[in-house]
Amino acid sequence: MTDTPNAAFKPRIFSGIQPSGGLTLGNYLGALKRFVEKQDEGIETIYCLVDMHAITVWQDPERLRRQTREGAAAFIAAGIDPARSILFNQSQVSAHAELAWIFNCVARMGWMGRMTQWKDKTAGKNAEAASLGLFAYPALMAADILVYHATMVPVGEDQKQHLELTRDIAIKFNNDYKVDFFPVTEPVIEGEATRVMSLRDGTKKMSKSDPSDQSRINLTDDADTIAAKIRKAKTDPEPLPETLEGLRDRPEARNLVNIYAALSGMTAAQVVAENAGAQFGTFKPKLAELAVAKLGPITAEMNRLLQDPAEIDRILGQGADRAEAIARPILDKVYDIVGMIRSRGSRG
Ligand code: AQP
Repeated sequence: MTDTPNAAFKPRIFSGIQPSGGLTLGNYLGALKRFVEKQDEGIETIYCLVDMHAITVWQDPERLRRQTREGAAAFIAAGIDPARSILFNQSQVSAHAELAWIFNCVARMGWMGRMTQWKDKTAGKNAEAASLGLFAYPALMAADILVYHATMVPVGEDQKQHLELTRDIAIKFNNDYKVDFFPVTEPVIEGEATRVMSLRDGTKKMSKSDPSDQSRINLTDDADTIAAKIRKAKTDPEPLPETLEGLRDRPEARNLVNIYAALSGMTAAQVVAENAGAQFGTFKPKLAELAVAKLGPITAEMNRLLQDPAEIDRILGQGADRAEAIARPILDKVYDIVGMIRSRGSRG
């Protein structure tokens, strides 16, 4: 058995975001906005604030709690309807951690050591001092997805390698235990902004943990801050070209064009065609106006939702109950396949 036909599995989407900081325009365009599109296509959608992933690097407990609620508010403000999608925080469903342990025993050290995110996050630092959790991060991510038998995972470009590892774990589990139990999940990487870059360096991805706040647009930034960050974004002195080909070696310019495209619903090619010859002095204010128009209502709604943290906690709790009801029977079956005695019955 080398592969599992996904046709045997119900189409189901899972994806998550770490509450390791305030969410950025990169998280919005690469993930959140597309999560909403998938929900609206009518596929079963499960979305998660992956707080257990967040603690693979140090998190102040109070900040983690606040960022998890802020993340949940961002999902809802962006259009996730907790009645249609399942929305919860990872640590409330212990099946994730339980399956991750089994996957720690399926995955190989060499697979983890080759992960670019592990290499990037330990680059120039003492890797020996990094947490074991950071090293094993992709096994927990595989568990997040496979504990729901999710068939599709919408993510940004940076998560492609981790998704491949999820597939490798599913295939190895199926082969080792001679079962067709886990689907071989498909990454869904689509749209004009699958990799939003830093506003200060067009070769680095926009990230919530970048030490420079000027490198990113936060979903909590007000209109003036967004406009100022776009105005100061690094660019080059050339005007916009007539075709995308002309942006080949201009990563910062290409990034702003991609952001405009994703926010406006145009293709990047249409954006350059419409703005051919424009200087950044003209294009940047236009982009700022668009960003404020699109993000302003989300920020306002987030702020309104955050006035009532108990209601956010209630939504996360209800989501966790619904997630648990799907995950627990799948996990029980895994224990059975692996050969563990479960004489207390399901603890769901
Ligand atoms: N710059 C980006 N462009 C497009 N998509 C992005 N995503 C993140 N940054 C960009 C997508 O957002 C989802 C959630 O990511 P995550 O929070 O799990 O972690 P990450 O990818 O490591 O994002 P950050 O912001 O860089 O977090 P930190 O700084 O804590 O490591 C994923 O689908 C991701 O692809």
